[in-house]
Amino acid sequence: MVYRIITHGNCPDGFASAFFFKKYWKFLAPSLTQKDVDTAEIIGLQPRDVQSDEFKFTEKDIILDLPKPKTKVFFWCDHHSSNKEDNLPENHHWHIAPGNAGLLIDIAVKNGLTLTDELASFKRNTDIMDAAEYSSAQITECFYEKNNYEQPSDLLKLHMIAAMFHTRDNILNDEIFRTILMQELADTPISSQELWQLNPAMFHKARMKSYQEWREVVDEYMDYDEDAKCVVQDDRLAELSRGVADRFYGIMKYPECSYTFSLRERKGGETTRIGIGSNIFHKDRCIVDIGKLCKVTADKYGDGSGGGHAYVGGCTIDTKNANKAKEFILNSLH
Ligand SMILES: [Mn+2]
Repeated sequence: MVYRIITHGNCPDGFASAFFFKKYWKFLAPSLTQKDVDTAEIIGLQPRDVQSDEFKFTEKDIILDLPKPKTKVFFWCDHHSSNKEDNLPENHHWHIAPGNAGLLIDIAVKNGLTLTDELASFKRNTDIMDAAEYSSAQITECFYEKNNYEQPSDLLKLHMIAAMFHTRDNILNDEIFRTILMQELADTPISSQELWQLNPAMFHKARMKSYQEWREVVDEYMDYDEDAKCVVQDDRLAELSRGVADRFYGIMKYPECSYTFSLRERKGGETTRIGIGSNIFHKDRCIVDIGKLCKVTADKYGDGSGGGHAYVGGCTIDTKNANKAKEFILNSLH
């Protein structure tokens, strides 16, 4: 049985967490050996895979940016408010933080790691991405096509890397996610030569076009609920499926909003995915704990898979309950 690094799959923070753990494990779990880490399998999971008990964990699993499995694991670190755990054993960490990679960096620094400028920038920018602490200029920089990509900021560089595992082909995404974590790792992804040889900018440019296509399709049915002060994007109303979802489009289009809501039926039809966000430029308008609302909605209308942060969250519900769940959420926000 080998160690396994199990992280939030296809998520920039899950990627950053796994990268940081692989590179700086000595400051996080010193009882491991270099061989343990080099031979560790990398697995990307979604929170619902943990919550639904479908995945079998072992005592050699290192779990990052995901809920704590019910069975014993070797290491766990998470920062989501809805995944709070008390009385944690050795090698288990939970703390509210903007990003899980940032939390791991804080723990490692406490254990003697020197915080270089590069690591500090990596932490600052992964925090911005995971906690959606963008300014509107940063949204424009990272979510809209630019004329030139010479000398990108570290924030844009991290978006370029994330674009590599956000194609519309999930199998390709998983393969890229694992591949770039199995490469030779430099101090951070920002300086990892092998990674940049794969041309992340190319993926990013394509993603910007995909966002634009998606925005044009979604314009047809994206709506604003005045009472709930919520942008409503019910993808069941979509006539076409094009491009890649830009989760910040709602707030750019309706700056007066407090919240954003999206609903998407999964292929196969039995479950439906709901996402709720807040207006990140006006977090003062957000008075509902969205992670908790997602958890409550999941318990009420699904199998309990849901949660997130105070300002953003998601849940999976049974498709037959989709209308009721939508009404429940908009009423709660109202
Ligand atoms: Mn995270």
